[in-house]
Amino acid sequence: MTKKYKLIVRKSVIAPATVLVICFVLLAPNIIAERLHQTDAPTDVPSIQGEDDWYYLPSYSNYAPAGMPDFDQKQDTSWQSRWGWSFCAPVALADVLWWFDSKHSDPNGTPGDGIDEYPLVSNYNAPGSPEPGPSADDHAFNNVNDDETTWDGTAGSGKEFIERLAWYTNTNFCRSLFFPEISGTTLFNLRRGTTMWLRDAGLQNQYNIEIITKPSFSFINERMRQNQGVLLRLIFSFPSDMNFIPKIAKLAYHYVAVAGISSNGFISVSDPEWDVANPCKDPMLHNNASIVSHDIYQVNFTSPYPHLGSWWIPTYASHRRVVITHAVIISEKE
Ligand SMILES: [Ca+2]
Ligand SMILES: [Ca+2]
Ligand SMILES: [Ca+2]
Ligand SMILES: [Ca+2]
Repeated sequence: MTKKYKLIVRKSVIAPATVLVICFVLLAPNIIAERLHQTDAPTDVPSIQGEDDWYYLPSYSNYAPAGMPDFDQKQDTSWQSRWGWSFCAPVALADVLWWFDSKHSDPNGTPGDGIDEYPLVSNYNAPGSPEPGPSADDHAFNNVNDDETTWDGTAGSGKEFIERLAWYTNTNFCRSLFFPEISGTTLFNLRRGTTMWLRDAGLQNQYNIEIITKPSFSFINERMRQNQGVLLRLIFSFPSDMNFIPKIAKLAYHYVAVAGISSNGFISVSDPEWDVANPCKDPMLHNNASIVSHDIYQVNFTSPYPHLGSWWIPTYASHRRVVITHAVIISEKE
């Protein structure tokens, strides 16, 4: 694995928890909607014996020099709902779409060159000075997000990449008349928004989108090694003695993009909320895709909620444990 510009430290460290929950969503309406578009996957528990063979998605020296980007969901207070930071789905989706756009762009391109060869990510003419410049560009850092625009959930507000994705994926139910108190992004809306995005980019015939219920670890391992874009949906699991946690928090879920995987039972993620391996105080720095924190966790196959997911991460951030309930997989058609 050669990653010339990689600025990450790959080791697990438990981060202090200062923010309670990322994406609060009441589950009932989601379950109804999500069942419309789900595919069951094998739930076999893989053998995790053998050598530690890590596999990371390739890096692209033009715009994804560290492999999977690690954009941040805490860039603008307008991205919060009343329940907290809630942009994990569009941000994790932005990681994957940016990675594919980099793959299909000029390998010698640079952020700010003003050239856009592939329409998965376009130049949205952010109002601030091009960063890094000299030209406004699809891969300029402030084309990911510019702090001169904010987001109010309408189509015209917040005009850069992540804010546009949030509107497409109906984050916080911004395009719905119902559920105004609900924040986050359902699987149904994530899939529908991604489909709309691909269609509007004219790429609907180039990509597949799958939602896998209870994906096995070996299934994710296999798909990663086929260079597919994988988002995981994690549901939080709190120990039974932590009764001080409000019940609503126990219904929260979160999305991450997978950066790498080890057959020996480890996973490396671009987490929109946390930067464990490479702590970063300024969330906007990660709009430079060469700066990432690929957080590594050991997984466990004795799930506390086997009806929801067959594998889980017992040491996810501080006081948190997460069960992997779904995968959203974006892949190129043959
Ligand atoms: Ca460009
Ligand atoms: Ca592009
Ligand atoms: Ca903005
Ligand atoms: Ca992160």
